[in-house]
Amino acid sequence: MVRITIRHIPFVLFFLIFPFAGQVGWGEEKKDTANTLWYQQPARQWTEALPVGNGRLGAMVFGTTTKERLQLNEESLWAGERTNPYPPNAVENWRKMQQLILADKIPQAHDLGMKTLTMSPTSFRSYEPMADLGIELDHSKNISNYRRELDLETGFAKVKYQADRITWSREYFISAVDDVLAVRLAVDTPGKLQARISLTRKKDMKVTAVGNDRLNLDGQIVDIEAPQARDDNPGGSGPGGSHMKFAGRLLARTRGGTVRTVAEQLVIDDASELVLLFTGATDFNHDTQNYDRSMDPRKRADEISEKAAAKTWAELRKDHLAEHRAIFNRVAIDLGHSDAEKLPTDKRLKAVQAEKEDPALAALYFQYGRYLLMSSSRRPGRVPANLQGIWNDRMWAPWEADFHLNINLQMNYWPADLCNLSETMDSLTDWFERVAEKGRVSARKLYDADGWVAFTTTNLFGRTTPGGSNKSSQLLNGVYDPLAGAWMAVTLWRHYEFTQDQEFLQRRAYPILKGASEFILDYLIEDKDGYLVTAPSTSPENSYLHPQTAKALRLTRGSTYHNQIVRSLFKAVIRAATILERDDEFRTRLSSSLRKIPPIKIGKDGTIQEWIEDYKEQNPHHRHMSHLIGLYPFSLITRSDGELFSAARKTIERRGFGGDVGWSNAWKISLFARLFDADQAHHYLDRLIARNTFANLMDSCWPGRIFQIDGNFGGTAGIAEMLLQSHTGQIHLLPALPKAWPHGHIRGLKARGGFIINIEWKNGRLAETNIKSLRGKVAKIRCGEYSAEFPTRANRSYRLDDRLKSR
Ligand code: FUC
Repeated sequence: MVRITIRHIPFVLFFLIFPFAGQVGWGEEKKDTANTLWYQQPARQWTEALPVGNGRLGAMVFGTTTKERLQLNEESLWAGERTNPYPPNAVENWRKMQQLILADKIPQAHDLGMKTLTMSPTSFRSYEPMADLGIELDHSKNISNYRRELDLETGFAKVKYQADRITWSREYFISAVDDVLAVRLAVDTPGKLQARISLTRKKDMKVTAVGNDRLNLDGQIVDIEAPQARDDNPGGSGPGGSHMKFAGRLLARTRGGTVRTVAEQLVIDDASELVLLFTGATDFNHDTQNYDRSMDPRKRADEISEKAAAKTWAELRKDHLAEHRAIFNRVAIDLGHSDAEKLPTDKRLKAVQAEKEDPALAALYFQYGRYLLMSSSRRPGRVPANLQGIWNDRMWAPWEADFHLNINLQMNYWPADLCNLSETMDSLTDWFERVAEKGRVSARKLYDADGWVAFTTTNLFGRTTPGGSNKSSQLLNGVYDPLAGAWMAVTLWRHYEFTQDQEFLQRRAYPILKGASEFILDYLIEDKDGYLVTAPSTSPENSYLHPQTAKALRLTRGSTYHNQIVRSLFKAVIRAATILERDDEFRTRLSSSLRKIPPIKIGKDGTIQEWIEDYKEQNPHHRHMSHLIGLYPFSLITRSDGELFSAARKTIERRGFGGDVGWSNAWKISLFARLFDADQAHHYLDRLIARNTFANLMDSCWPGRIFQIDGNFGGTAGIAEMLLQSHTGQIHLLPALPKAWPHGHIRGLKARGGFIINIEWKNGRLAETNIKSLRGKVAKIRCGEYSAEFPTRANRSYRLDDRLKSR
């Protein structure tokens, strides 16, 4: 074994580093039931059902015995159209508003904005479910030995029970290879399977029986009234004068017995086994930039369905397994064990709610987040994970199940690279390229600015004008936050930092990043103190008390949140342009503007100021921690910034337990991990799991405990951030390992610079680390006070042993 020379960084540096040729855990197959959610009863409600998905199609499996329900989704099935309402004289009014803000005439600026910059439709329509697949079985209701499970490693949902002295078993998966939902039902007594299969939807669809073994579903969305109090009911007619068309294809095959069609159902008699294949499509054309809806959904669904039908069950299953495992099994985690592991998942959750320790549930939660991301954001999908990933059963989903850009979509992608799911970024990038194109028109029309803009809420059709359920929220969340899209754009830079994929940077990320910074350069204006500030500006979604009037206001200039977005984005663009050796002049422009962006300030109470003036916040416990984006997800506040680092801690402590929703608790895990406060990070993880998690381990949010997926993704990223960080240029091992996890391992996480890391720890101390270098960059490692730096070669693995331990 070759010893590699290492350069010791000051004082104690005790790692042995040598190339390691053996298999160290990435990509290998493993058989471990730790990655299974299981239950002893069928789902009684949607939040108990189990999700399967391939990035384009999604299904929630209820596992009901005599009346199975599979609730189906297709990622692009959205009501509505491409609407971007532009108020008249927008540029002129925005400039007037800016001047009022700079003169601290905030109420006047607000009134002007309400009068001139809001416009109907303030909102847009919702992501919709496609259909329900129903399976009625003829057997007694007297059931025994019932088990329902979801195996994250295989992507299989399964149901098994006995009725009428027959064992009934079912397997469900959605294949990314063949782009179909595949369901197999079997009985262990030949010829005993009788079933009726249906496709239903609340509205807008008709089902036709085709031949003796197929059902075709054809539909087109028709308007419904907006369910909440809104200023308006967003229009529905698309460019062709209509809402989206969609189609689904279902076919049945049996072993033994017969299939026939009766009315709009498939009837199965006397079979031993039944296989159902379903696929769906819409008229949305993902291959064009202009939101073209010229696709024939029937043709698309037919083609997919025919291709899949040519394969046997065994072939479909095998191909799915290989593809799924290759992604999922890249990461393995062990956080410790307890007796609770023997319990079904819902009972484990109850035990954790009663404050029982179950570290393996945290590990399951971590892997579930990875599973949910790969299932809602991967090829063949082309649309990013929305507020509900891909799973939604409501005709008008909470918050339209949209793409929310003031924390939520960002959080969805926090685990993407870190948790070794880099390909999930493809769907996001596809969608982003179109949004940025639309955003160019909006930047010009609303601000006469270069580049592109996007506000807090966006949809499938590239809404890049301010949105909200009424004019007031359109102003507060929209008009005040034209940098929401720029925040999201930094996600693409981070993808480059992890992957070092220069082709991606040049062709896909850079134009978006540069466009975001071009917009900001035009949006910034000099204030009385000589700072370059954004105006209007806001700090989502908190208000401050104006010192003179004690009125709660949101509108401001240069909020700390905005300043941090500008800093992080400009720095990323400068780095990117340097790497790509282009845009010298532009780089200089960005650098000189950067010098005039307000610094992050510390207020009288020792916390980071949320606003440019040291205002008192209306809600000190607000769920958003927007002025801490510099700590996480960005890296503007690190340990080396002593005072800011301490102020960041005070800030989050002041926010406290307020905002007890999934994503807010999830965010606090990563924030505390960045502060190296392992036990607080762990505390918020416990809180997330115990308070914001449904029986199917999906995350909950308000209003009224609704499902929202961001907390799942934020929780997964948080766990990883406790075990590995790489945002300062160093690969920091176990930066926030809590006492609750004394022994364990995590294998296959990614670090910036193109590394894959395996870490094992014992008694709270690092035991072994393997590093695989993907790009041959210099590896800079840190653990506690020790650090090491050594060159690597691409595709080689290195083992780091603590010298003291190896003695
Ligand atoms: C933000 C949050 C809400 C919710 C919504 C989808 O506006 O403040 O809590 O998560 O997004």
